[in-house]
Amino acid sequence: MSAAIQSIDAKTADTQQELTDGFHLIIDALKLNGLNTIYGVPGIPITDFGRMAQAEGIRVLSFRHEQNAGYAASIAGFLTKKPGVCLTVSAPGFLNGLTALAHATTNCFPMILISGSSEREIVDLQQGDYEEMDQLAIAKPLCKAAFRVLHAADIGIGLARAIRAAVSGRPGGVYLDLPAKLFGQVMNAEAGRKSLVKVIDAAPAQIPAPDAVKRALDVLKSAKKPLIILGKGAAYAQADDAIRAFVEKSGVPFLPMSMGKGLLPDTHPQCAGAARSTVLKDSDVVMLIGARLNWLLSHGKGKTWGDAPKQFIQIDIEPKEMDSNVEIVAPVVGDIGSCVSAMLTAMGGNWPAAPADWMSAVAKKREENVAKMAPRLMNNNSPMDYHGALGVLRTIIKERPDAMLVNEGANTLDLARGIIDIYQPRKRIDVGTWGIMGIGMGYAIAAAIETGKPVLCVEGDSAFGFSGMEVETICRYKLPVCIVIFNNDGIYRGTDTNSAGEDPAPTVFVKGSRYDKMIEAFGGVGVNATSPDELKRAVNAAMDSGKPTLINAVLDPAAGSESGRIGNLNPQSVLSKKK
Ligand SMILES: Cc1ncc(C[n+]2csc(CCOP(=O)(O)OP(=O)(O)O)c2C)c(N)n1
Ligand SMILES: [Mg+2]
Repeated sequence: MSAAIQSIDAKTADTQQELTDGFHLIIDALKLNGLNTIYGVPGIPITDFGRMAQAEGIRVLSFRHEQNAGYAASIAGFLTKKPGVCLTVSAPGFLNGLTALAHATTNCFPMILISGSSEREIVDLQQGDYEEMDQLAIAKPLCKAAFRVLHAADIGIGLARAIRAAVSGRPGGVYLDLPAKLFGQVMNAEAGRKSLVKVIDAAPAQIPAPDAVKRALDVLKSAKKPLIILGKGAAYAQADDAIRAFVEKSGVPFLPMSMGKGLLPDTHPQCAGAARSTVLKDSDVVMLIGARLNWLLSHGKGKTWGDAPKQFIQIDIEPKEMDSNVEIVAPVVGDIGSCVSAMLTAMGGNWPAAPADWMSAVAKKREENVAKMAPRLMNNNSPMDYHGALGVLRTIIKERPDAMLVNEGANTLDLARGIIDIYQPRKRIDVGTWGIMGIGMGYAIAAAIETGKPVLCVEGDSAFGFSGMEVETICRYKLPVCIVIFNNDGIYRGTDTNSAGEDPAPTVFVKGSRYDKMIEAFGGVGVNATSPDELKRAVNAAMDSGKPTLINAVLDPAAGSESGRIGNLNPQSVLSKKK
């Protein structure tokens, strides 16, 4: 029973009526649906709401900037399959949270951005209210669904719609607009209680058609050089056992996308991560499981994919995803868990082994590449290069496979993705579909809160700057987060110069910055590490102690390359080339 229900201190018993209000109905509706954590920033009109939610047992995590709270909510959605909730104030707070809502939608993470808003009558007449903005209209194109609740009696239905929209089908971001007046609206407590909705089966299974399953398996069976690509949709599905069983039964090499890593360990004999360019070029049948043929897979065509003719099989919950970039010869539409289970069953007991010459060609390439890399990962150079520093972190994750790994940057991202092996599903979380900077601290906080595991954050010095103030939040909530900043004095590298004046070049930062001092201001542990050995000691100490720690890893400013691995996406100026 909600503590929300209040008694009016009426003089006589027959005029006494139990009441509730908007504040408490929202809290009760969230709790009824198992949404027990809110990530946000307080202010008008939601300050008291946050206090009351905390008093009622909801975990309310208060951030320093809404974008970080929003990223936290988005990744909470990915990790739990329940919508992550972000709470913001009107207009500017809402806009700060909106980037994360759009990010959630693009990445197919379920999230609800709940924002307080100003008075409709004034906003609609554009009379200049405090933080006036037509938030619903602005949110709409950037999310999967957007709703506004005007009456307390509709709070239950409003939240139910938001939850369903966020998690059913392809998950995404949902906006829920709650005008200030709604919070204080009073109604009869019993009627309020009845108005709440517990969402039943919020993300119903979507069973694939048996014909589609058969077609896909026929194509896979016909392949001479098959490949399976596991995307983050496969990780989201939490169908880990079925996916592993299917991949192993097929015997086919698999390539994990960044956040699909760990569904099967990167050290699995079928893993083709270290032979990526070979398998993309040479394969003849490619089965995509929860992975889209977007820019991250070069749209399924062009140089990356070589000249060998390819047939694509695609498993996805969203029918519109099929044929988005190239022809899909065997579309399988349904939720990943149902689709993979259906395929496992349909494969029967005597599925043929994968072609031996293909398997040995892939294994050979993988071993060559791993051997080439090995000595570079063992260097103890000071200042460090990426390989020396990442070699250490790779070993640490091998020894602590259930730790969460957060990763952003350019070189810091691209190289860490390839070098640090992941052993369990949903352990690696990173910049996602857009390749955005700024997810770091929000993801780290949500990862610690949602999983209870230690978190290792591997951050470029630029990437860290986008959310750096949240180290205070990490210290305030005493979260077991160890942040390692790959400090190469800038964006991509720290060596650029300005050929025309005094100002520093646009890509460089203050040389020799000591990011470790930042966390000391809030009572955390700061370490300046100048060699792989020092880095190793510091990270192990942080992971053992669980104390908020920030390690400034001093990298050679010349170590990185422009845009990491995606420099080819930069437009080129014919004029500057002529010079
Ligand atoms: C929101 C956002 N703004 C800007 C960028 C452009 N960008 C891509 S990587 C990057 C930073 C790379 O530098 P750093 O994090 O220090 O990594 P390094 O390559 O130096 O290891 C930036 C600013 C982006 N991806 N996202
Ligand atoms: Mg850098």
